[in-house]
Amino acid sequence: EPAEFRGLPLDDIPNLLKQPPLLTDMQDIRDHAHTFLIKPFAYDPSKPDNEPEPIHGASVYVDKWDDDHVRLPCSSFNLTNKGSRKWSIIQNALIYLQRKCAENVASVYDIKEAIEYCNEAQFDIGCLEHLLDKVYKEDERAHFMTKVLPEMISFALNVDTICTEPPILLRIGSSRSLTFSQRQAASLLACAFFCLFPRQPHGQTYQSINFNKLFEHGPPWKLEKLKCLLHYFWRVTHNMPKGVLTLRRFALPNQWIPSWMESQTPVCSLHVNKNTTIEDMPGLLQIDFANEFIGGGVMGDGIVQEEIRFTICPEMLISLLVGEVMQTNECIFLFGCEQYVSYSGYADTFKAKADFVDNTDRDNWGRRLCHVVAMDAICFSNPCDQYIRACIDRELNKAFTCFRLPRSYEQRVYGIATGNWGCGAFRGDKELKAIIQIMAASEAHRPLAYATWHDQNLMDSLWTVYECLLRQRATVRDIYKCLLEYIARRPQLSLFDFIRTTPISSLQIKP
Ligand code: AR6
Repeated sequence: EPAEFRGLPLDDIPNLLKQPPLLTDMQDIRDHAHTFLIKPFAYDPSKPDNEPEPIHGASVYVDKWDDDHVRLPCSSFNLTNKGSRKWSIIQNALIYLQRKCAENVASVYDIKEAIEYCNEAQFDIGCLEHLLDKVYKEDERAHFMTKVLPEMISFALNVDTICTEPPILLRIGSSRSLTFSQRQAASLLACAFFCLFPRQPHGQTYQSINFNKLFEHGPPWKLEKLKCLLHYFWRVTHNMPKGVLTLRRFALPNQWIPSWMESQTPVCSLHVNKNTTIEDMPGLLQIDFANEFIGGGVMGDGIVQEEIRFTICPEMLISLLVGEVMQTNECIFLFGCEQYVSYSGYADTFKAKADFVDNTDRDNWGRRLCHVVAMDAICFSNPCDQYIRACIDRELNKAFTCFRLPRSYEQRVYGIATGNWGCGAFRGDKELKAIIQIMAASEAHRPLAYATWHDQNLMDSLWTVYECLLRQRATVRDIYKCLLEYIARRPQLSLFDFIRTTPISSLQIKP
């Protein structure tokens, strides 16, 4: 029996769930860069049905239409080309559809018509049509059309009373957080389903959250993605989750960038496994192998790690709406998102599997203790490009930006769950990226759990290299020198073999 893991057992890695963060009440937060769409709320596990209220009383909608806020469909500034209010058109179309649903006579064409009417444009919804008419059994279809869809319409129509103000945008260069309820997320996602979001300010630097591309004819796995998303709507219309979510953008200031050439930090502790996925390592900081445009191809054809994660945890999609394209020194954290469905396969074999009930504990703001960070690697069209110092520095700094613990967590360090970051769609070298991530985790003083994704060789060779570094009491600086010497010499060896066969004391590189 080959071993399932090497190094520190997963259970011995400090974990959020065993040592939940102590958070001050929302009231006490003096951080002006934190925007709440809900009133101060303290989660009481003995009253799990208590729900946070929207920030303004539910009958007040504070309209905003500027460069710093999401443009909501219900805004009075949302106008048609001819200058009339779009929201009344939307209301008419959706109320009409809702009535048809109630009378049990709505078809997928009525959905198409409503979406087209709201947008004054033609839409291809071949994939949705196929799912509802050909894949769903008759009772599933009927349930969706008569129970789920009318509720989704209500969520969309009530976006003004559920959200009560437009979410703030997490813009380039800002370190800022947005906290909102799962109900608010559901309402925004219902608007996205009906493709109601108008063009946002700075359209070039954001992705669209509207579902239109997902509805188009396409490869079979798109159907599976739609299944997952409709399942999410089934869940939240059936039984609305009562918790809280936070999206946090972080921009690492220049003066905090580590000087890798000088760092005397010792190597962090390590767990390497081959059959555990990142999402199955709860209580650690889980890495999303992201696109600089958060979510990547989730609203289109994409279906690798990031898209799968966002599909099974659809609340993460809100980040597309507020998260501007990430820069080298930036990342976006997603706190509290729930998983609603399980899956099998990967990429073109991806399949929606079954309902998934996420019982992860909540923190005292009511957020599930699920911490994910979007970490975008460089996409190498030519993999040779990665062995240059500028690229290595960029990846080290990006990983450090994501791994670095905020001050308030210093007393409760918890581990990082990662794997072959940047080494699938983005064509990076697994050995180089593993070393880079070990260096960044070490510099952040956090243990690392590494999933090799069913790769026995990588598990063994990573462990061997790591032991070799430990034996030599290597510091981050030593490893950095090793990398520089490797790219300078370009030996006919893999990076791991080079590290194993080159004693640190023999390195020639000078700062
Ligand atoms: N857990 C652990 N390891 C995994 C998992 C998982 N759940 N899923 C995949 N892997 P990839 P990238 C391993 O290609 O190269 C998206 O479109 C597996 O070995 O998703 O950084 C984004 O939006 C896989 O080959 O990440 C970006 O545009 C490897 O991780 C782009 O892809 C890399 O997964 C990012 O590409």
